[in-house]
Amino acid sequence: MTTSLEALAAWVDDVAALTRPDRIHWCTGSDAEYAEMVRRMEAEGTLTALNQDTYPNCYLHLSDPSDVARVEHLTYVCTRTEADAGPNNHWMAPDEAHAKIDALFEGAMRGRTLYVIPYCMGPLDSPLARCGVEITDSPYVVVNMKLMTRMGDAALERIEREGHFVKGLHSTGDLDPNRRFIMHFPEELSIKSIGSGYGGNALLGKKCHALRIASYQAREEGWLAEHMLIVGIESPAGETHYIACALPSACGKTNLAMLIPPESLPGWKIWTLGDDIAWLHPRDDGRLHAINPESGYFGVVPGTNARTNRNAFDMITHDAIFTNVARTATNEPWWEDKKEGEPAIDWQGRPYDPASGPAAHPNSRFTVGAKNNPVYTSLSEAPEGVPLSAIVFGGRRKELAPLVYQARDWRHGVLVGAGVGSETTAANIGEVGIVRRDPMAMKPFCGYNFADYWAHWLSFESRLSNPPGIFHINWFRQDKDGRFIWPGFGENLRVLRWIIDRTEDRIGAHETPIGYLPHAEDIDMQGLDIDSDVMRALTSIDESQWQAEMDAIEAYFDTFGDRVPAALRDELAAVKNGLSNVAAKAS
Ligand code: SAT
Ligand code: MN
Repeated sequence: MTTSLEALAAWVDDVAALTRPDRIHWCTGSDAEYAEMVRRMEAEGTLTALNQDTYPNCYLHLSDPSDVARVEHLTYVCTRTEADAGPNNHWMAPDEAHAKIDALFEGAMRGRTLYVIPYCMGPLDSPLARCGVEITDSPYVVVNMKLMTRMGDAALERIEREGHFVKGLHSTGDLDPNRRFIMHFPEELSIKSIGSGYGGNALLGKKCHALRIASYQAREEGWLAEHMLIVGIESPAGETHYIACALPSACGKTNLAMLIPPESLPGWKIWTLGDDIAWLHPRDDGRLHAINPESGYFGVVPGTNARTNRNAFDMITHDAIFTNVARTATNEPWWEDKKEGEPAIDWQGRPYDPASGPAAHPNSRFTVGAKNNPVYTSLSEAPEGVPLSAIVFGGRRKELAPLVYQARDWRHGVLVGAGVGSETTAANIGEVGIVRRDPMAMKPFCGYNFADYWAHWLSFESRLSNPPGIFHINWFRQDKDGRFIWPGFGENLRVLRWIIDRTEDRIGAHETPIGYLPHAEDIDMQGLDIDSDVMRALTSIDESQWQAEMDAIEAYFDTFGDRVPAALRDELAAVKNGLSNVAAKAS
């Protein structure tokens, strides 16, 4: 036994009896252990060293070509009743799910090592952090968990002190998509995942624990687990505001979290606290505080270059793991839009041929520790987190949604979040580019019925004397020819400034039925050459399109039946009413 916690020792024994590994290794989390794991994977051929002169300590992993993204259709939430999982989740009865997946785990680790990874999501000494243990047979998972979480001895110590932890069991199985399942048992605080080695399916601390299980746990304990980046924005006068922003996967959360102010806005500084997940807790000061449960980034690689995100571009030149990118003839990682070098070998390890598609997989990823980020802040370790000035929802919408707007109040803000729609991306296996409802960017990640989740969100109104403002952004508007009309990236700081000015009551706004829109002149445009017509399109709404949108949101709410909170229905009715009044006046 390698732990004083009986429940943990017994669980590891049970899993070993079921999966039959050759060896058991308790991860300490040391750097030496990481180095040894890397060496072993190199020997096995599952990790390849990249050019160590230009990319020191960088490695490449190529996954099975059928295992490159999350698999929402194979992801289940297994609550006792189907209604508790809600129409937003695939559901299976817990007994049936355990039986089905345990059969696949039988003997699955024969010939392999079983790794026990104790980890802590959030700063080790934070009362807001929560712990888990992942059992896996994948060395790739171990090295990624080392970069992404606080794992090993220190986490184990906390777990032994607290006596409880989220249980996550993972095996890559045989990678057959027909024997692949990602199952969550929120009532048991446990996860079982088999048949995939990909990030969100296999690094169980991330989406499985820190979102699906944690969202359930958060509802019971009175907090929120959200798919949000956390960023600090420091003005030239030295005033810093913290903002949490929810965007669907592969919509630029990492870029926004590491934003580089344009030269035309001197003196502004950005600090990254997190790029994917935020845990939000109401604190004694009446404000909502945020911590990032993770300690590293698992970001989309393609599109990263010195112009789009210099910080990320630099951050992944050392001590990083790349998954499914291409390589140059000199063994440097290569991806679409890198704007440097040429691909020689593609993400499947074949000589590059443009006829066989992109050189790097569109969902290829980098894994790095957060401290690699040039704008890392030690506040990421603050046990109390940071107080939020604003919560920002957003999606990828070619049309309809303006650049930015503000909800009237918390309750209306919950409607804005619940109504988010976004075009799908390559982060999930499935069709790309179709609009789907993605409330709070949590569609793939909420571990219980969305209707109950919205009610939980609404409950914070009375628990925060000083709530953050709620906003909605859209960086992805296109013209008729499919070109993006807003430059995005660093220029997004102009929008963040508007958001901060609004939360500080420093500027007015234009009231519309969907919320407050900017007066075009209140967005600082110095140094940016954008047509006034384009600015007008970005800061106005088309009422008839919005009427159709609200109808679509209403139809979506209807799929949740009477569980939808009355307050949310009232908010929706108020917006619809406002829109029809405007339409009546215009005709
Ligand atoms: O699911 S992952 O965390 O691997 C990536 C994503 O979809 O955000
Ligand atoms: Mn994500």
